Amino acid sequence: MSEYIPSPREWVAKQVALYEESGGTEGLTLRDTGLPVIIVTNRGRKTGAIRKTPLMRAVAGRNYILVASQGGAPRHPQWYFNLKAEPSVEIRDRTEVRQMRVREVTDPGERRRLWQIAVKAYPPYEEYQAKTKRAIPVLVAEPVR
Ligand code: F42
Repeated sequence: MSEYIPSPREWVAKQVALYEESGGTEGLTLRDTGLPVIIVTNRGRKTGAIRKTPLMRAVAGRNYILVASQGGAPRHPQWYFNLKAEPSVEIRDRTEVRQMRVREVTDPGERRRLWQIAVKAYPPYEEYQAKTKRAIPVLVAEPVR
C-alpha cells in the first residue's frame, strides 16, 4: 500500500478532497468558471506515492484529453513527468472511475484535433499557450478495456 500525498497547493488539495469524499457529487467544477473537472490518480515517479490531480474535463469519444498547461507557467507540471514515467492511471469523472492508460500526443494532426476539443471545453488554454514559450503537452487517456 502506498501513501497518498495531497497536492501542496491548498486549493487543489481541497478540491480533490471534496470531489473524492463526496463520491464525485461535489467540487466538480473549477472555481467560479462552472466548467467540469476530472481527477487523475497516479503514482509519483520518484516517491512511488499516490498523487491526485484535478484537470479540466475534455472528452474525445471514450478518451480524455489531458492538457499540461499549469496556467501557462514556464515549466511542465510534475504530473506530466509522472505520467510519462508511469502511464497507468485511474480517472474519476463525477461518479464514474475508470482505469486508463495515458500517452502523449505527438502526431501533429491528432494534436491539432485534440487541442481544438480541449480549447472548446476550456477556452483559457489558448491564452496559456500564448503566454508561455513551451509547447503545452497534450496527452490522451484511453480505457484499458
Ligand atoms: N493543471 C493543468 O496543468 N491543466 C489543467 O487542465 C488543470 C485544471 C485544474 C482544474 C481544477 C484544479 O483544482 C486544478 C487544475 N489544474 C490544472 C492544476 C493541477 O491540478 C496541478 O495542481 C498543477 O498542474 C500543478 O501540477 P504539479 O504536478 O506540478 O503539482 C505540484 C504543485 C506538486 O504537487 N508538486 C509536488 C511537490 O511536492 O512540490 C510534487 C509532486 C510530484 O509529482 N512529486 C514526484 C513524486 O515522485 O511524487 C517527484 C517530483 C520530483 O522531481 O521530485
